[in-house]
Amino acid sequence: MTITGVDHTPEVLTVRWQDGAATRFHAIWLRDNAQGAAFRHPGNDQRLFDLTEMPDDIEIADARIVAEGLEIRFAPDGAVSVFAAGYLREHAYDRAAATPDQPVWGAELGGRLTRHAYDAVRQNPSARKAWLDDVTTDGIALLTGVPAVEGKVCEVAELFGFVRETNYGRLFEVRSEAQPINLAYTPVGLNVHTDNPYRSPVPGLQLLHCLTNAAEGGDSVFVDGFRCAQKLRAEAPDAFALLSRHRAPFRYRNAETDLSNRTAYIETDETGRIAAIRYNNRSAAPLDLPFEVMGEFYAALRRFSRLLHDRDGEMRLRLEPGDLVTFDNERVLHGRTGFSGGARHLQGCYADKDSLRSMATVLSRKSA
Ligand code: NM2
Ligand code: OGA
Ligand code: ZN
Repeated sequence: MTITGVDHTPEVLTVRWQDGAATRFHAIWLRDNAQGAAFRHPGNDQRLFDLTEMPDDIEIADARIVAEGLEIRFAPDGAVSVFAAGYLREHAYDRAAATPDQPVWGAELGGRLTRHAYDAVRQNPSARKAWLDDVTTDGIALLTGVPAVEGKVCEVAELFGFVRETNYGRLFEVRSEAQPINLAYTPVGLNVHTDNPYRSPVPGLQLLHCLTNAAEGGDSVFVDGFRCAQKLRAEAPDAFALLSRHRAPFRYRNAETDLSNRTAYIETDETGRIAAIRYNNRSAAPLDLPFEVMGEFYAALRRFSRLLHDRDGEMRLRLEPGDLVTFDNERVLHGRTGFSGGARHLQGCYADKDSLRSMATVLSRKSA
């Protein structure tokens, strides 16, 4: 994008673009982000100075279009920086504050879910990126053909990041056990939930790898929690406000462990956009909200819970040996139907979203 014009006052620079847009930048923002070896380390591009080392009364003394972009001279320190047009366009912040809601899905996702092949994802950067992008966009992606071998789930996490070890181990075994420390380790059906809301921070991603599924039942259910929260906000804005304003306690304990955390059922960011969902009926601790709030909070939570359990939102999927789902544990809820008869064995692990996004960005850099 080319710069077609520029003006400035001492405090504000206005850049006009080829497409007719105009974006303003504060003098202090430009000085703070000054480019070049005087301001940033040439090897790693990290900033070499602190805000306190800049003069208090930064002004734009001069701005002119040059071959490389825009050259700006600051007063009173005489600093000079050349900004590439692309840099200013990428970081422009002079725009409407409202960000639109994320695209969300319901039951129909089952019909269009991509079956990413494990071998391709392992060997081919663009296939790997496509898989990771699905996790970011839909909050869930399916890998097929992952050898049904113990420990593979950790190798899959290592294709983009690092395993997040917890009290359940580096990986956890989901199968019916004689002494189950968690309801997940029984054959009982599990309501849709997000894992580990009692942990701080809550794990951002969960991977579940199917090794055996010869049982009757044991089908998986996934629900887009963002879709349900968007619906709640449209239908009952007061209920939405209660669930995003108040944090609720969650707890998990056994002989070796006692974890507790307070977190909102619906987290919003500073623009009001839905940022995270936590919901786990098994580990919700006794609510301790003010007496005056308790009644209406329960009403709001039940309303949200009904939306989360609505059949229209459920993507049902039967995991077969070799299938592996990776999902955003702060967006997509998961559950399963009860099972009996034959064996059922999944292995799971947790990981963080930041490394996944980092890997996707690095992969796009390579293909660009
Ligand atoms: N497991 C499967 O968050 C939860 O307590 C759900 C987690 C035991 C690691 C189950
Ligand atoms: C879990 C869980 C789902 C399943 O392990 O946290 O929810 O399909 N398991 O067994
Ligand atoms: Zn779970």
